[in-house]
Amino acid sequence: MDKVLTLQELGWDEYFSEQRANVCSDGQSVARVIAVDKDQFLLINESATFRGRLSGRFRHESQTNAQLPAVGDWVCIDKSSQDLFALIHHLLARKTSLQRKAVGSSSDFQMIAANMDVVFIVQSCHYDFNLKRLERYLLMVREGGAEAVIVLTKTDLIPADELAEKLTQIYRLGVTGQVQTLSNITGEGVEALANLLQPARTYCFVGSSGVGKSSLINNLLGEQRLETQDVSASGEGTHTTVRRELMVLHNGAMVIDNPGMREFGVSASDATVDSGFADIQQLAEQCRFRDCTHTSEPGCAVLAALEQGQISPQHLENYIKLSKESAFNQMSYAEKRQKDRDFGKFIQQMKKDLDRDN
Ligand SMILES: Nc1nc2c(ncn2[C@@H]2O[C@H](COP(=O)(O)OP(=O)(O)OP(=O)(O)O)[C@@H](O)[C@H]2O)c(=O)[nH]1
Ligand SMILES: [Mg+2]
Ligand SMILES: [Zn+2]
Repeated sequence: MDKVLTLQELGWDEYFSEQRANVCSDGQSVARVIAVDKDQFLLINESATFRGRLSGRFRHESQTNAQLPAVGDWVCIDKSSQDLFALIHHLLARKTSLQRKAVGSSSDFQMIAANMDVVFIVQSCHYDFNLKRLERYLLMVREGGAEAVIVLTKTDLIPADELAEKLTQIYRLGVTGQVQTLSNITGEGVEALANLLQPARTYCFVGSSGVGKSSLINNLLGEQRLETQDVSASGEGTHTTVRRELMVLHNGAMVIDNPGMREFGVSASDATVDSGFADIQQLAEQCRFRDCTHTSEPGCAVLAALEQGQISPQHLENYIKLSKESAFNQMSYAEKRQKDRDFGKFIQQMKKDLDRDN
């Protein structure tokens, strides 16, 4: 980034300035993380872009991935002009975050990015179009507190009526937010998307590999800065972007590109799951039983609506699946603790029994 920006232009606001005195020590300044390369961080502040490393203490005190700085985070640093690296001492509390359950791990979460105002959920209206995945993404974004906007790319590859049908399917999910359709090839819809971007606000792009996230950001940047998949490569699914980076557009909006995501879990709270399914939630209030699972209970208003064709079977199935998955992910840690406690009690009881026997 060649132009020098103020902290405010970089997204700094009251939310952060209010906690600064409590989090940062005297003499420390603040910077925003714009990229993470293993244990090196690329940082930006009101005077420069520079590299940083975690202080030993910070490293030792962070127990989970989520406690480490991610792209978009604000951190307290220590840097004198002659230092090659700034030392990162503290992490300011996040306004929003985007995290996914690490694949293959039961309870660790990977922090994708932090402090973005809007997350663009990008799907291609061609091969990648998938309503279930869309619902998962919506849930993930909502859980982290950012606003979600759906983007359908590659409109040049399908006829207009097919696109209209896909939009109908999306709205049938109960999506109330915005859906932007576009083509990176013809440019149709790109300007409309660019018009959504405001200075000093942060926008993150997520979606499967090959859907055109980097192509879109290049269009927004007005230059081919990011590497995109070879045109000759067939279809979608091979990863081109391997690095996550925050960039500033000419108009002052900040964008974060992401490598394509293949698989992720959700850990949303019940409230979040329900808010993505407002229609089902409303029906559920009329179910005979408060704890109705909407699978086989008598007097279930949701099943009645299903029979009458008011909601689609896929939508309900997805709701039930996500509720279960989410409950499981949320509970697994608490359950483990409970198990440990039960085991402790068991040992104690055994000791008592032994004492009595002796
Ligand atoms: N026809 C068509 N092709 C597109 C469009 N947008 C992107 N592409 C092509 O799709 C391929 C993948 O685009 P990328 O921008 O690299 O996709 P990505 O989402 O960044 O992929 P990862 O970095 O792997 O996550 C490239 O060959 C692009 O030229 C579009 O709107 N229409
Ligand atoms: Mg890319
Ligand atoms: Zn019910």
